[in-house]
Amino acid sequence: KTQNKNIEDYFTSSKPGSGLDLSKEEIKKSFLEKLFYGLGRIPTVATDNDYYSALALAVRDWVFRQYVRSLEEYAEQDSRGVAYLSAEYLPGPHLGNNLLNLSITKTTREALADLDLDLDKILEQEVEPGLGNGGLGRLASCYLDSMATLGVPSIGYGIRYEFGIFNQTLKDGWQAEVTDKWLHYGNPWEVVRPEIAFEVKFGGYTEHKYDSNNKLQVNWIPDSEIRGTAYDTPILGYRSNGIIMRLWSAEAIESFDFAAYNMGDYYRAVEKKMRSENITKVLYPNDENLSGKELRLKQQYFFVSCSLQDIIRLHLLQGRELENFHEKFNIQLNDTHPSIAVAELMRILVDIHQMEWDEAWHVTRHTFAYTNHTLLPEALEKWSVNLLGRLLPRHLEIIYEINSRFLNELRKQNFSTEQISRMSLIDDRGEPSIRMAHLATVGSHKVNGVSALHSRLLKSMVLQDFAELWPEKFTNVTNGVAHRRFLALSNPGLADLITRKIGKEWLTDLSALRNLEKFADDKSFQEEWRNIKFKNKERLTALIEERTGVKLDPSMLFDIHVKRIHEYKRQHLKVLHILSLYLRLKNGKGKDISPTSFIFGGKAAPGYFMAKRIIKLITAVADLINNDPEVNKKLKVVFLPNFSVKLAQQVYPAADLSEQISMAGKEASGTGNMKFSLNGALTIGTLDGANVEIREEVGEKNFFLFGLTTEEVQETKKAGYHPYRIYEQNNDLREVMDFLISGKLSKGDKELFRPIYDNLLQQDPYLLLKDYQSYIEAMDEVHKTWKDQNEWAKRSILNVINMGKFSSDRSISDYCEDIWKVETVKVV
Ligand code: GL4
Repeated sequence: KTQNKNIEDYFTSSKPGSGLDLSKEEIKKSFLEKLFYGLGRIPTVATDNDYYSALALAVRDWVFRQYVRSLEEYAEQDSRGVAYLSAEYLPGPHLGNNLLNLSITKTTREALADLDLDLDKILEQEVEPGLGNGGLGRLASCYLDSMATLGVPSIGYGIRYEFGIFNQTLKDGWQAEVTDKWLHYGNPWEVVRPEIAFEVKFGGYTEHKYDSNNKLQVNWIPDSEIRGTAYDTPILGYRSNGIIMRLWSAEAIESFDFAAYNMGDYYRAVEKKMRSENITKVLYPNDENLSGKELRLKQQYFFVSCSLQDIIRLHLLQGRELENFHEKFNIQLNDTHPSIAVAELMRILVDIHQMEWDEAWHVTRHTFAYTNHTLLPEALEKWSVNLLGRLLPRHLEIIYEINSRFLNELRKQNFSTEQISRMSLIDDRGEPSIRMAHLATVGSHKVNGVSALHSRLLKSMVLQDFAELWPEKFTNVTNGVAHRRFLALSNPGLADLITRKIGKEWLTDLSALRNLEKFADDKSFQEEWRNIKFKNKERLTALIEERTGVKLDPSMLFDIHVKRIHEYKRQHLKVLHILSLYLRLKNGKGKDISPTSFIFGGKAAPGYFMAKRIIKLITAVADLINNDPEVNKKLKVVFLPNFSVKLAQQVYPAADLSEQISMAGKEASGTGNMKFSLNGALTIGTLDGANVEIREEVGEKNFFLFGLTTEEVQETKKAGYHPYRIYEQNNDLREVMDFLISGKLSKGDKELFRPIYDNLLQQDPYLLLKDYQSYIEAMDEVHKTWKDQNEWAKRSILNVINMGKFSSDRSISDYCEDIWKVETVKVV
């Protein structure tokens, strides 16, 4: 806190001005000053990256203005705040979004044009922070956008991975991973705060002693300590508040071991520093699969501990007591990745601040809320008691104490032994481990799933016993997406048409899109709509040709499947469909097929055998079809490598058909499904995740439904599923399956795709064969509908105008009302 009266007077009397709506002259001046005096570049040597950095630095100043103004408002209102804890974020490129939110895109374009510079080329320079795997990380970033827009006093905490998600390349049709170097050219968006740094302990042992008042004092004597330093990136809402995304980076406390140095061992002198910094080196590239690695647990505890120390610092800084911590702060746990926070807050309150256990537990449980993002058993985090005890001995004791008190409660309420062992925080079957979802549930006042279906399944399956014990604790918040980024920014043509017809209200209230309803049948509106889609497809076509060498025809149906590669998401079901069309054409039975380009994208976890083979299968099918003149006028297939937020922004606007074909009951929500619809794609999908709600909103007629329901999936499995029988009975399917091992896809190698073939015929855990026929029929319906372009356009319009529910603004309002109980404070 500054004691400098002169500065304070200046600050309060000058009041930070708005960062919005700057003039061309202001933009030009700031840009050039950043280029010359912020970066020290002269015109003759300045590169495109210098231009990008200069513009980013100028924009960052304006974003910080909005942030400072927001802070002032919050201080005045003494508001209750939210800390969002997430091990992953995928912000996407910042520059374009910030320009949009400052309402200066057009002016900036003109200012740069005056200088003979092209804004688009400058935007292209940005390397996005790939600090997440997929949906979960992107959701966290959508939520920061909406928290800022709505004026929720909030901060997003996470990890500043030096290497984010790998870059995906293709080698001979196989995925090859290349290290991500997002910090290589520097990062103009972040500000390092060397003074906001905390020490985090690991290992060692605990000492238990009674003090003079006969109160137990526990002392944790660690065997190592590491420092976490804050790196702040301001996130701006739409013409509104700024908030901070605070990412922690690990470093050694003593950066140099002088004892070793003096003994002449230079290498050892820096070795410890290197080892400490390992913690935030790299993101684990697994989506919905745990690695179980020690370093991963270290990452989780590291960022949780820094974040909690920081939140408590902020609380105490305002002269408040820890007894009412929970009245001032909500901490949202984004999945179980930060759930060690429950034990850490208890440790801080009890061991460090001497609070009584019961009171500390009251504070803790009212502070946290937990969002579950998956039901997949392989994704539910468990840490071996052995590992956790070695790394965090005090936390293990605390978890045991929480557990023993919890189980005693259950015993008092006459729960059966079976129920008690099912609900225990410790799983004793096999190697003892901690069930992190149970810890998060017991330590939170609210638990939510991410779509209506998922929340229902969470209560009836994974957390059933807890839902019966505490029904009021469980709730649903359906996911949403940042519609400003995924419509206003990425699809300017469509955004423009919408604004011309109904004004700008939709930017802050997506449900205003319903005002377009009267145009759905208007032929000239439909034509404009189609032209915009066509232009978007032309742009994507050019990008795909540049990246893959394959030239698509934008008048074809663009049928797109982009997301992580995972068996449950069933990219290989799509492949079976493509092969069925191929064989139809080869057999002269393909006259009803509408010309289609199939576009795939998505990364596979580097250690995921089947997922990597599915990528190879897609590229093999692409090679076969694209090079066969008998079929390549009607069908084209591409795998677009290295799917990212930046690419996504080009892909969704160009889609005609969105593939959302996971086995029912497996996709917790999906958010790509929302982004496609928002950009006018029709969906072919199962009744899974948020598809159910999308279909409700857009209307059954405007959604191509197929496949088993979750209940039917469960019944099928219970009855004993035999995929081979389906194979025997369905001639088309048999032909398609046999084609996989015919060698025609693999230069005669009949073994290459046998693992996929065998898996489907023997186990088929995701019921591809069971849903096959239904999928083929729904796809035939798609091809029939596509032939009536007016009808297609109408359905596309109806999709977009009914997307109001799926803005992340709505999700965040739900969190505010139902979970956080916070009031929003907007600066304008
Ligand atoms: C995920 C779900 O798989 C996905 O359906 C959901 O949309 C997303 C955000 O809630 O969370 N869970 C995990 S783990 N990764 C995801 O993408």
